[in-house]
Order: sequence, then C-alpha cells, then structure tokens
Amino acid sequence: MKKKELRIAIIGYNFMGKAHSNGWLQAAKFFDLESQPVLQVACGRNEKALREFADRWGWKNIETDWKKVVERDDVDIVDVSLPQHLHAEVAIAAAKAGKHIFCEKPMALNSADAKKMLEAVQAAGVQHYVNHNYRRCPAVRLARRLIDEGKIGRIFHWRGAYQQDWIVDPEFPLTWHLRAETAGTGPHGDLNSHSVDLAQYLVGDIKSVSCLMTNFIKERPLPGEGAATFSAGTSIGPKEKGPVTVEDASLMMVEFANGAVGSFEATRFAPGRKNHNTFEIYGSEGSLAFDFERMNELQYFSRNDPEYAQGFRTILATESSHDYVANWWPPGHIIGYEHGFVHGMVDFIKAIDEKKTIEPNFADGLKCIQVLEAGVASAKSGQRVNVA
Ligand code: SOE
Repeated sequence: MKKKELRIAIIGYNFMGKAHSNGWLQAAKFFDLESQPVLQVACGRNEKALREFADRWGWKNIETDWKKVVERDDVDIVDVSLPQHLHAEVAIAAAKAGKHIFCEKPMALNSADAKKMLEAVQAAGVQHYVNHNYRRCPAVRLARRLIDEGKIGRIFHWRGAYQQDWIVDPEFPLTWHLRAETAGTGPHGDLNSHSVDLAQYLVGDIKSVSCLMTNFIKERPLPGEGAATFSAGTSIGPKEKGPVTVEDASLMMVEFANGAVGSFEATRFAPGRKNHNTFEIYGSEGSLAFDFERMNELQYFSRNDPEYAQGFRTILATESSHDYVANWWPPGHIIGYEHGFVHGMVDFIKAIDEKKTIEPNFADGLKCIQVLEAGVASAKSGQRVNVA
C-alpha cells in the first residue's frame, strides 16, 4: 500500500541544509514510519547554489522566495534551516499557512519573537519542534533513563561546557555568527542553547542566572562572497574590518527550580576543542558524564556499587535496548553526529502521524531562550537575574 506522504520544504541549504536533507532521507530508510517524508522543495536565495544542493540531495523543486514556499499547497512541513534572525518571520508565516514546523536552534533571537512563534503554532494547531539534536543521542537518552530510574538520586550539580575553536584566528572573517543583528549573541546562543536544552531535559527548569561574558577580538576582516557558512579557516575577505558585536565567551551559573545548581561554559576560543559538548551531573546516588566527541559513551558512577569496586564505568550505548539503536547497527557499531538529526526527524514524523507532542517544542524552546536572555541581562547588569 502506498504510504501517506509528508512533503517537506527546506529553507536554507548550508551546513544545516545538508544535515537536515540527510536526516529526512535516512529517517524513512532506517525507521518504520507511517508516512513517507518527501523532499518536495528547497529554498534559498542563490539559485545556482540552490540548484546544485537540490540535485545532490534529491529535492524535487527549487524556489528562491520563501514566502511562496510556505504558502504552497504541496508542502506539509516547513524545515527552517536558517540563521536565527530569520526564524520568527518564516515560522510564523508557515504556521499561519497551516504547516508543521521543524526549526533549527536557537529558536529565536529573543523571547518576544519566541513567544510570537509559540502563539502562532498553537493557534494553527500544527506540530512544532526545535532541533536540539544532542538530546537524541542514545547515550544522552540513557542518562535521562538512569535519572528517571532514580540511579542518580537527588541531583546536586550540573556542570556543562560547550567549547569549540573555530574563531581563535583573529583573521577569521566577520560572518553572520559574529554580528548581533543576525546571531543575537555569540557562543551563548549558539552553544549554550544546546547545553541549556540538555540541562532542562536532564535536570529541570532553571530559576535564576548569573552570567559573565567577554569579547577577545574586537574587530575582524569583513567576509568575502560566500563566507557566510560555519567553517574553520582564515579570512577570505578584504583588509577592511568591522566590529564584532557578540561575546566570544559566556560563563553562567544557575539555580534550578528543584534546588540543584549548575554552571555553563560556552566558547569558540578553546584550541583543540572541536565540538566539545560536555556535561557532568552529580547526585545523591551517583554521577554521569558525557562528552559529544565520544558520543556513543556515557560515564556512570554508582555509590551503590560495593565500595571496593566503585569507579566510573564507561557504558557504550550501542545495545538494542538503548533508544534508537535497534534501527541501526549491531552492538559496538557506533553512530555519529548525523544520527541525532535523523532521530529528530523520525520523532517529528511520528508526532505528526500519531498526533502526539514532541519535545523540545516551541514551549521548551521559549524557556531555553528565556534562560539565555536572563544570562544576557545578568552579564549586562552584573546582577543575578530571575528567569521570566
Ligand atoms: C557552530 O558553532 C555549530 O554548528 C552550532 O551552530 C551547532 O548548533 C553545533 O551543533 C555545532 O556547532
């Protein structure tokens, strides 16, 4: 029997465009889905680059005007793979046109936009998702399972650090990531948004924030044509420079509603740290530690092991009893970065088919933005700030 189709329009075709295209394609190949995702239309401004992208990934049509795309009758899902300053306008228009929305992170530039996005999807009754892909690593899901089973007990501490090194070179150009009008903030929004999402998922809501931000490189060369993508490397722009208007590092301390305390460190100035998204959780019964650069593993310490045998153990989360794994490879045949995206797409399609809520959705995304915004306010005022 021919499956029902869910036709996707992707807006944006750079790094995330690739990761998302692959995700939609793999989802239907490895997982049993009621509906068949169809790569219906790809949208972007540069027609030549868009055509190449669409041909490579198998998008059936191309369109250079996103406003036309969200209105199309042959589209069910709008995949917002754009920089964050464009999320609100596109997502709200897509919701008004009755489309389900798969949105890249961070959800929006600020909580006012995030609220409008949430209201729009609620009014339209469509599915909505913020793509915090790290939540969908089997090892992270295992962390949540151990917490839910009481193995960690009462949580005392969250310690998150998300470090990269791709802008250490002062000649790295002033791409959109480094300008407040397009990125909002620097690693605080780009990286801490992931860490805050993970902390919300594993520990709970955050009540108050103290934050310190700093900027190491005040000016950078203006980017040349085509420099708008995330990549390590040196400047390809002319000698002219412009001001960096986002922070280069953000350090936050938080209090969770359940009484736990936490710290978050986000930087792109940590040489050798490529995508070092890490967390540690310490509780009354045990501890957990995760490092995305070893994403198939979870470190677990149990105070309930006999004392003579206590120590951190490394669990390779590749058994079929670990979330998502049964659909991939046999134990020990590890998975990678792209799988978090595939799992997001699988759960999103299931949420549409089964009319169930998926998390993190726009309500979770709004909470995350509110925490980040409290961080910005705290860094400005030098005071601890309560989360709205
Ligand atoms: C760049 O810092 C980046 O691509 C982030 O934007 C992603 O969210 C993160 O997963 C990897 O690094």
